[in-house]
Amino acid sequence: MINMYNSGLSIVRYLAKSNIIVQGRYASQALPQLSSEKYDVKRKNFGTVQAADINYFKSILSEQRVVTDESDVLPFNIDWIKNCRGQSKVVLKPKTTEEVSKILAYCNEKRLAVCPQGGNTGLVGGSVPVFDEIVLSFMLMNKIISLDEISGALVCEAGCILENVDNYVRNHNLIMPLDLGAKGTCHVGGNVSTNAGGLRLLRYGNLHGSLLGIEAVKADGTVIDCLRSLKKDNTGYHLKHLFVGSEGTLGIVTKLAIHCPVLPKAVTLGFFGVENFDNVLKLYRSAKASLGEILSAFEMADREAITSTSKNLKLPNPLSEYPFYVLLETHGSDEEHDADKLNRFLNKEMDSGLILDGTVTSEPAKMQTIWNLRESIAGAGLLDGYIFKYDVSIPIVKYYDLVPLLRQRLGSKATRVYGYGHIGDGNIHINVTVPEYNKEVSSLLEPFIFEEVSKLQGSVSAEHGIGFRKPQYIHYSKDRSALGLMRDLKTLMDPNGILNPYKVLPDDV
Ligand code: FAD
Ligand code: 2HG
Ligand code: ZN
Repeated sequence: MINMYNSGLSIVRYLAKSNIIVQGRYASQALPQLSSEKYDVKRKNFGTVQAADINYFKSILSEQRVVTDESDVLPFNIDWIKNCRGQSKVVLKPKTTEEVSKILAYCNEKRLAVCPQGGNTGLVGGSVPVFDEIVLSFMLMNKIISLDEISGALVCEAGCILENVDNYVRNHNLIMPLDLGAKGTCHVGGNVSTNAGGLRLLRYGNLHGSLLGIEAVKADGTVIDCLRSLKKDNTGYHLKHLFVGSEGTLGIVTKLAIHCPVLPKAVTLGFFGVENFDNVLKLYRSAKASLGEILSAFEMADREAITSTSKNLKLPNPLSEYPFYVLLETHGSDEEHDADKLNRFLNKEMDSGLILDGTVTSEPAKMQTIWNLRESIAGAGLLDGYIFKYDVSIPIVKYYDLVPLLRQRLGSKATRVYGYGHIGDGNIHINVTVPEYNKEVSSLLEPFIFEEVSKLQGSVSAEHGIGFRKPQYIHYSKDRSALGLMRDLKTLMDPNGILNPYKVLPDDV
């Protein structure tokens, strides 16, 4: 059946490595500069952790779950892209909501600042401390609590790793409603706290829609119980949404209930070479019209993104070089019906010339190879030395405009500038690599890129959040009135500002 698709198309033959390997390779490199020095930040007036505080934490958590050894604490101080480094002296590993509540009540009383950390895969420096904030790690809060196989409602703790939860629900013919390259490391609590988007938002929607309920702890230790599993619940304010995307600044997510869609019976993946960006847009339009409800992902990457990933990580590219690549996936319930639709779409667009070459497969290992190439783009640029990452939303017709503009602006000062991302969601990732961090390139990029995004009516953060790196640019996408309300909410929920300080909110609102 699938061979039908393959006429005139090449087939993927190789298996690839996991992109998570990339992180390990950097462990031996020089430490990143301290965030406070690199970005010239002044410590706020918080307490400093004393021996008596450590003793208190040990009394509620036990000795092993209070980490103070410098080398053990170090990985919790450094972010995934080795851009930010904090100076925390202690990591706490609670196992229960009650423990989180006690820790926060104590820290609030003593004005000790706290940095919540999930899988530490965040890309805006939100997950690591800036100064000596206490790291609150959720790695031991990793229990699945219940699954309703009929409604698809899963209840679990915040520290569950996304891929583990996905594997669990797959055994019950369900899938998680989100998927991203960091799935093997990121936590579902981190996903909710960043409102992560990912590879299938196009099909399964924003996390706000899939999140059924939440349990969270306020800065003063109060446990807010909104952990319902109902699809519909309009009783009062939608409080659970306050914690979605607030990046640990309003409260700590401890448990969540999420709606899991049905495991698709038929999955097919196509990877295509395309002549120019206009044709990528035409292909997207055609895919939506032809494939309708079965379209589950439509991703794009430019030549530089794919060729540098393939080269840096020695991953096979199943196609030869093209100016643009498109990855298209379908999730459906009827193999024949889906194959029929896909064949008609492919025949049409190969004839029209929108697809120059491609490979289409339903074999799991081959699909994995293609996804791995796409998901590895995020880490591959680290091998060039240092990487500047921008994650922006732009109205789709102008989606790619910034990439040639930045190439022209940076010239030979950058090793590479490339664009890729979730084109179906209008979300482009622009990566700029250089041999090592340098202020000249940084100041050519920022605030220029955010000014351009603003002119294009875009958003300076599409899915990664604001974190530590973007508070000073949030005004390009958020009106002062909205920023004022954000400040009011912060003051109400965390009056002493102990939750993830230096993140999300700029000081001047
Ligand atoms: P962390 O990085 O640990 O934390 C992120 C933020 O959430 C921090 O501000 C932290 O303080 C806060 N936080 C974490 N846990 C909690 C909690 N329980 N309560 C309160 N606050 C908390 N993102 C996307 O949106 N789409 C993608 O496609 C995508 N792909 C990625 C691919 C790779 C290879 C990598 C490295 C990252 C990718 N990301 C993507 C970014 C990142 O994985 C997401 O932001 C993810 O949701 C972060 O989860 P985490 O558990 O690692 O959180
Ligand atoms: C992706 O879509 C991630 O691969 C990471 O959101 C993007 O690292 C990036 O720039
Ligand atoms: Zn992304």
